Amino acid sequence: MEYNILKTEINEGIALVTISRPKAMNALNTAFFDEMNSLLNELQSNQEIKVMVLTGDGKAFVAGADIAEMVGKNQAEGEAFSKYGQKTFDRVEAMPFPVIAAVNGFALGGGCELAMSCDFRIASSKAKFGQPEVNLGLIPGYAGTQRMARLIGKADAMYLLMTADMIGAEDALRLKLVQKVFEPEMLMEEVMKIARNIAFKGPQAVRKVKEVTRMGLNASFAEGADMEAKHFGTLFGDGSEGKEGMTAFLEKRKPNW
Ligand code: CO8
Repeated sequence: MEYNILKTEINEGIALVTISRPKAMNALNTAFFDEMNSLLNELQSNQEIKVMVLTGDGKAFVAGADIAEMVGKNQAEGEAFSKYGQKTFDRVEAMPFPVIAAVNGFALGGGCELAMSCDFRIASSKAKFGQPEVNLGLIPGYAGTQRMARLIGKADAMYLLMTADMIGAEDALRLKLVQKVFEPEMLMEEVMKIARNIAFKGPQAVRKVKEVTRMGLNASFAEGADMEAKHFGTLFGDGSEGKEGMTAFLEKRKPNW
């Protein structure tokens, strides 16, 4: 597929994906979702990928779904557009490797929902977050109601969803909507440091941390703990990553994954 909106650079196992339609503040249209699904197909089966970083070009991470495209839709088309976005963001969330949102600017509506589907969020001090849909007589359509309440708790989510307030990075940090904040000029350097740090860890272990944590959130504590034990066990086989990691520690050398 030809990519016009997504720019991807892969270096040392880190896929840096930049959403680039800056004239429309990177607003999410059908072309974006088509490209994103195609890119996720490619990256998902690439065993070399250890971490994916998602960011935006220009003033925005993503300023929401494309209002110009949405306005012409009827009820059935609106629902279908919502479902397509939800499925795409579910796929972002379910990638087998960590996905980090590097939030460089506005993350509004569908942009905030996209950031929330990543494993965690690192923000520029200039980033702004919000779910402004009620200003448009809409509600979030890419599972923002569901992810936000789970991420930051019901009352703070209700406040943001009902008031449509736009909040800055420090407030987002206080609400634990983002995990770290850096000055704009340092954002990508710091995010890439975090990505490289993760990329040096046991690659299977990192993938399993993600898988078990995610699966456990949709299961009972006991079922989650059971899954953890099973996956823990797989890291102990002959020639396994866990054996190499523990042996390297005892031999005071770097592991050879
Ligand atoms: N969609 C389409 N175009 C957009 C969007 C958007 N979401 N956001 C900005 N743009 C365009 C503007 O129209 C403008 O275009 P032009 O230059 O042709 O007039 C250009 O980007 C630059 O924008 P501004 O001139 O407004 O720039 P400012 O710096 O003054 O303001 C803001 C930046 C604050 C980001 C402002 O553009 C804004 O408020 N944007 C809309 C934010 C918004 O309401 N987002 C939520 C959209 S709804 C949504 O995301 C629902 C998700 C679920 C959908 C479910 C499917 C049915």
